[in-house]
Amino acid sequence: NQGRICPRGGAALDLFYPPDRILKPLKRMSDGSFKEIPYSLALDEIIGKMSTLKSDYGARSVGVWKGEGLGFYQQEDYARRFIHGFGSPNYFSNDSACYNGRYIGYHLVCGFWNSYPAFDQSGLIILLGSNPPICHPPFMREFADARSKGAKLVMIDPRLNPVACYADVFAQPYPGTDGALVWGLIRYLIKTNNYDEDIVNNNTIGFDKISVYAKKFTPEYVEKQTGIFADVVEEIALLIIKNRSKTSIFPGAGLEHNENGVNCVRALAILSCLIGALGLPTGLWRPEMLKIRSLTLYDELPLDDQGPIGADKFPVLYDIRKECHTMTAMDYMLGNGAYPLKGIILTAANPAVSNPNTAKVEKALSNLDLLVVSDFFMTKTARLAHYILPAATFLEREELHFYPTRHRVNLTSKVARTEGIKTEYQLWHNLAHGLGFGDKYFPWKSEKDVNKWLLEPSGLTVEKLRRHPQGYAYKPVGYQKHLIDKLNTPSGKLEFASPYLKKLGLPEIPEYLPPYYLAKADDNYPFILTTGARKSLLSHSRHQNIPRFRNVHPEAEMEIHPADASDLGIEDGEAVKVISKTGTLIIQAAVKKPVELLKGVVEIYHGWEDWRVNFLTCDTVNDPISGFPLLKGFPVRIEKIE
Ligand SMILES: Nc1nc2c(c(=O)[nH]1)N[C@H]1C(S)=C(S)[C@@H](COP(=O)(O)OP(=O)(O)OC[C@H]3O[C@@H](n4cnc5c(=O)[nH]c(N)nc54)[C@H](O)[C@@H]3O)O[C@H]1N2
Ligand SMILES: Nc1nc2c(c(=O)[nH]1)N[C@H]1C(S)=C(S)[C@@H](COP(=O)(O)OP(=O)(O)OC[C@H]3O[C@@H](n4cnc5c(=O)[nH]c(N)nc54)[C@H](O)[C@@H]3O)O[C@H]1N2
Ligand SMILES: [Mo]
Repeated sequence: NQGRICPRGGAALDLFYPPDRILKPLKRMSDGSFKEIPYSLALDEIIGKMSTLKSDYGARSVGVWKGEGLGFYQQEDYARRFIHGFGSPNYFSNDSACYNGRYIGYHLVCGFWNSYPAFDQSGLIILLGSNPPICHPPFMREFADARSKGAKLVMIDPRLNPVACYADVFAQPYPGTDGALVWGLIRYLIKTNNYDEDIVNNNTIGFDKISVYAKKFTPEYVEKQTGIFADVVEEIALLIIKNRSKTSIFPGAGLEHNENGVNCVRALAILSCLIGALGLPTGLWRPEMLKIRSLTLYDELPLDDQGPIGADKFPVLYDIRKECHTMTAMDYMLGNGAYPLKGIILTAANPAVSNPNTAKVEKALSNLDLLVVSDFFMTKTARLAHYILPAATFLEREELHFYPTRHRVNLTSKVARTEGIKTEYQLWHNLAHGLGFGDKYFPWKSEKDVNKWLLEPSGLTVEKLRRHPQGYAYKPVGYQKHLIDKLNTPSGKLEFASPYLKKLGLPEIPEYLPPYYLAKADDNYPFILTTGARKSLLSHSRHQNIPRFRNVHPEAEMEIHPADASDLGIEDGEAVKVISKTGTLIIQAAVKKPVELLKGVVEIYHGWEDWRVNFLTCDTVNDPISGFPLLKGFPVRIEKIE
């Protein structure tokens, strides 16, 4: 981090020492209370129950669920390995609503996504639906570097954030309409002949189709769809034309949490290709992974014939990311799937807060024959578990972290230990051995042995990485001349139109569709709810039990435009009732200044344990490509409480 750490990173010890940390396994009793039991007994009972479920309903009746608390790569891959070793294809995670929507969008066009351009070298930075000062503090230093060299910054967000305050252009679209803006920019580039003809002629398919489709996105049409003035659309187009391949574009979760989010991201990828921002660190380039072994078993034991949950409904999500769909899993848990889902081993997730349609999630999780939760705290999800296993923090494990977009790897050290608490690796290792597939799939005695095995083909060693605690750069990030010669797309070319999607009955070109709240307009729900704009000291549902953090974010609030508040007769701080077709939430209003939020739009953070906004969101309005739920731009009604 070059000497800096974000406030949540700085709070690592608050997670390690809090008085409410769970230190012993807990078992739920018939009266709903939890009783401490010895680790070996908990493990035996869980193994017994899993074996019974496997023989009664088949291995696929059990799944694992990994949350954002564990991050990606190694800890995720243990969970994937474990469940395939058990014989079930059902791996679930928070990534049914995170990152995959954007990854898939770029992958469909280019066959890769580097996800983090070198902003410090950009001439123009365009951010859509992202909140970097809060969510990605390291971006900020790069923005500052770029700006000191004269770079321009464009921010597209219905809501003001600290970056928008110093952006050269800050445009506030109606939620879910970014696609129209992106198509407007594509049209402008094509119409004015400001695109890379060499790339288009030699390396793309579908240019003719997008050229025809783009025609209707005149600045005036874009203004009508997005609310962004026609001259602002033109101003952004001119900035792009001036900077061409030095343009860096970053889409945030604000785009993928829409029901047509993947297509919006595909259109953005096309835009980058048109301006030739390919193979450059500032644009789209293909990260090279370090050559290491894989912990997952998708080659050896793919289990595709076992009906991975959601793979039929959202084949692209499964095909590209090997991700089963959590929202569909709820139907399976409730007995409405193709086969029963009876058991879940869940680690580092809190779906009773984070997944859409909370009432249904709680009902589904409560319907399981076996729910095991590995966490530090008694979360809303843990309360529904049959067994809670105390989890080790990241300070208590040794793991590899990969930063492919910087060609870096590092090995974090185990620097702490808590008596009786097992690491994530020990959890999967012990379960696998109890279930009879440990020798085959979890033969390593320690994490260190795993890491040695993983690193072997790379030529790097555990010892070498220990000497580079700041991370080891295995390859410089530079210009990739031959990037577009052999792309990992079905045609090997940049796919502006996708025959693969067409074959699946999905839109061949990334068409723009008006958002759900307009397409299904209902006078009973006149406000547009966006959710999940992050708080600096909270990570989703985490950290609310840490008093010094709670002091900064004491209570949930619904941000509202002053004109809307005054129409409703609502004062700042007053409790209001928010109603959607899915549910109801009572929450206090925070009346913002006019520029801080679009009129007609309200925003609620998604991580509050005591004010769960996902009681309002819906699990069945999904992006047809990624399966992502509509978490931004959901219709609601707001009532004053008399
Ligand atoms: N402090 C903190 N940092 C975090 C996290 C955290 O919980 N706390 N979570 C991490 C995780 S897992 C993720 S995925 C990232 C997410 O980080 P980002 O991708 O940066 O996304 P959000 O914070 O969700 O910001 C979403 C922004 O999109 C805007 N928005 C909503 N709807 C639309 C729309 O239709 N169009 C446009 N253009 N904008 C829209 C919202 O107003 C908001 O400002 O943050 C990571 N960083
Ligand atoms: N409405 C709405 N819903 C959203 C979003 C939104 O914007 N709007 N954002 C979505 C996004 S992008 C994401 S990523 C998801 C996040 O969804 P989740 O991953 O379900 O949410 P968290 O609250 O981060 O839950 C992490 C849990 O892991 C625990 N934990 C932390 N570290 C560890 C560890 O090392 N080991 C173990 N075993 N446990 C640990 C924490 O105590 C916490 O209970 O939420 C999604 N939900
Ligand atoms: Mo996320």
